[in-house]
Amino acid sequence: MTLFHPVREREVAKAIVGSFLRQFEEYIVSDVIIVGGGPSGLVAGRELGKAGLKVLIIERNNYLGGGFWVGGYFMNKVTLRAPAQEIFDELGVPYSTASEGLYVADAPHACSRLIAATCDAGVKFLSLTLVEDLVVREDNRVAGVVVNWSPIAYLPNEISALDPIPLETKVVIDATGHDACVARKLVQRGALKMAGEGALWIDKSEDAVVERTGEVYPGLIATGMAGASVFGLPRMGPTFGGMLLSGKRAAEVAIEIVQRSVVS
Ligand code: 48F
Repeated sequence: MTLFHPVREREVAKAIVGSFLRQFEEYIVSDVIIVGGGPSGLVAGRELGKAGLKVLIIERNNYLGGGFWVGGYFMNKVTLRAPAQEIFDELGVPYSTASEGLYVADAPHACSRLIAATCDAGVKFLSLTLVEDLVVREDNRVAGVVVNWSPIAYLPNEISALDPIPLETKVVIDATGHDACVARKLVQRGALKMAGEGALWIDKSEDAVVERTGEVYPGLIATGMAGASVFGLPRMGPTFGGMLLSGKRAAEVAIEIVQRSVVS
């Protein structure tokens, strides 16, 4: 008698390969693709999943959470300003009051609860996958992303000549953080202007990023620090309320675009 049920190695391999490939094939076409699994991308994904949309988050690292795992410097505490603590209340993240309207929580607790809530909303993920370009149709509308295996980007050219594959969607959300990697592809082609993020100014930054979150090119929304980089907004450093509420706003805009695409 053994504790665990007997299994052949081939069954374990088949379970992983079969399950992954079925899902991958299903998500070759989705309603919304979110590039980047940091705080803004995760919140956007959760909201869109709750609204019943088919959502794929693509993350180049093998872990989700982006800058949300660590607050600032090497210290794993995150801060939020009112009213963003409402999202912690929704997620069940414990926090304490640091000063009036400023809250502090354990980053691993906040990040893991957000990841779990995004999974609960039905969002699917591709890990270790780099979005290296966009699909843009003749009517100048973003219609998908082009992906490759992340490590390929770090190999010398002679061994990295590996073609990527395209995935189709109605809306792409750039949630890639400070580098705004997705919007940058349009900048490189002269189709979009990017101001580059401004110097740190916490008090101005968070309202600004939420207010400016929106469609920056037909079919492309920029959220979180990617939005700040597109519009030249001040960076906010180790406080995350602006990221969370920007993700919520990005989801609202994405829902409007998806609804428009259904009508047209
Ligand atoms: O950097 P990140 O956490 O972006 P965010 O949601 O939040 C920013 C804050 O963490 C913090 C801040 C404000 O409080 O200043 O920095 O705007 O998460 C971005 C995620 O995108 C992934 C990257 O690995 C990270 O997890 N990413 C970036 N480029 C690509 C990508 C790409 N080309 N393809 C796939 N994933």
